[in-house]
Amino acid sequence: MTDLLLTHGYFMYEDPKELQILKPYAPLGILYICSHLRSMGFRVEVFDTTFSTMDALKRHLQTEAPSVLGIYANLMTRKTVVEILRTARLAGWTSVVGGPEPGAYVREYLEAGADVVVFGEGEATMEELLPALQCKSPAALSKVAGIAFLDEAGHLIQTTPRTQISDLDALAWPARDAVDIRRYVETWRHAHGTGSLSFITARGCPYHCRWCSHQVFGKTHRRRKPVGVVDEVQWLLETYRPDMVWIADDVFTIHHGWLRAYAAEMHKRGLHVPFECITRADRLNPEAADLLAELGCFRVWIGSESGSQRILDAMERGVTVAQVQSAVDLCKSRGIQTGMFLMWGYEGEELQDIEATIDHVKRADPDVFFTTVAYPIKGTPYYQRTADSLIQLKPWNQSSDRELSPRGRRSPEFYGFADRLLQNEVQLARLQRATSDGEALQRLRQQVRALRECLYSTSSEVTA
Ligand code: B12
Repeated sequence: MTDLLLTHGYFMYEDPKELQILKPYAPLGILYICSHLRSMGFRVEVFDTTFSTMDALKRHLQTEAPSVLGIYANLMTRKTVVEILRTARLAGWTSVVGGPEPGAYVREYLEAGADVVVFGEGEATMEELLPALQCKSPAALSKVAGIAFLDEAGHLIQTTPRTQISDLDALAWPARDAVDIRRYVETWRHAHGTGSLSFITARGCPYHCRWCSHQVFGKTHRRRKPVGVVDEVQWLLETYRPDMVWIADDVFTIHHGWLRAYAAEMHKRGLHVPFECITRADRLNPEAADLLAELGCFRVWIGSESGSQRILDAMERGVTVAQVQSAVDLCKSRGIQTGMFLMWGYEGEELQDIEATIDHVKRADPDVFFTTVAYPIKGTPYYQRTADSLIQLKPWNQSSDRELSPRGRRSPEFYGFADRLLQNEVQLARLQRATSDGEALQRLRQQVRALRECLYSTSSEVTA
């Protein structure tokens, strides 16, 4: 019998898109909660859905003695989490939901079957909540900071906010033994030739980008001590022998002094592992780029969003187009690959902004780039601003914030043309640099012309 069973709604094998990507990482949030509670004497297990099926989880919930079920939810897993909640309730479990989404949709999750919604970091809250749940009384729950629940009359009760964990070094490392980490590493290795796993060195991002969710960590930024991180890295390398790692921080390069100390400690212990991470362009300078290269960084992801300064400013991104160009150059000159994340369709974006983005990517010429059509995540300033004009085509429990679209937005077809034009323009620019082969260039130029015509001709079709 467990005190708590933790799970999440990500079923890689039941998601055709994820099966094409095959780059799974263990859910660190619930593994942190698991290790913390275990260290406090609670009996905690994890049902890792990544390699399992919804049917297997349902069977588990229906056949095991019910206790408390804790579920991680983000905007992509809403639908499966709602289904898990329904099964859990019928099977007699008490359900608690946490993670980046439930705090923004408290009533919806409670009405979908959750008994409690936890805001923010779950470690200390769950430590107090598990005993309070034993009492089965709203009075006991009311004393637990950082949660919401419905009282007997169906009124929403939200307790006082919980203060954030000030000393991340006091936390136990994620309970990786609660899941099959070797299978994660092997899945990567089998599909991509390199086995990977992830860890974090900090929590929270202090920047203000209007579309980004700060639901869990607010705008704080708390770092672990470099020595403690290196201890974990050393243990990970010795225990799981990955070929690379992913440092899953929001912005790994925020603090250059920290980076220096981390690199020195890795060097002192003779540790070196290829890795990828995310940065902001303004947090990369020659010294930081040197440190990344020295540490084994082979790819840096740069949140670039748009090539139009007007749009970057509207997003309150706090970065200039020129900084992104120079960050890409800094990485390239050190042999580090670059990946750019781009966003179409942010408020106010016009054709000239799209052209500026295409020009930006052509000039920067990153190794990889991904585009998304902007969507407002509940709880963000972007959502607040667009809330009155949002179109939701499907019911809440069958959709996600990714499907929310502000009225006046151009059509999916338009953004499809923008994507193809971007890809073709970048390819053309590369070909122009590499060859003088007239025919291939000619063909690509024609394609680019045709795509630009399609883009411009669909630009006036907007959602009503
Ligand atoms: C790593 C990461 C990924 C990775 C892998 C995820 C993984 N399995 O590790 C990849 C690249 C695959 C990814 C993809 C996406 N991601 Co992502 N990702 C992250 C990132 C940077 C770190 C996650 C992490 O490890 N955090 C560290 C742990 C300690 O924090 P935590 O998970 O939040 O857990 C704490 C609390 O939430 C709480 N908690 C968590 N679970 C539970 C459960 C219970 C019961 C309780 C009580 C509490 C609780 O306690 C935990 C410990 O304190 C976060 C941002 C961030 N800094 O968290 C975004 C983030 C989670 N991602 C986000 C998004 C939007 C996406 C994508 C949709 C992006 C896209 N456009 O495709 C996809 C969706 C993927 C999917 N199918 O689910 C958003 C989610 C927003 C939302 N409201 O849901 C975030 C918050 C980024 C952001 N700021 O906007 N992501």
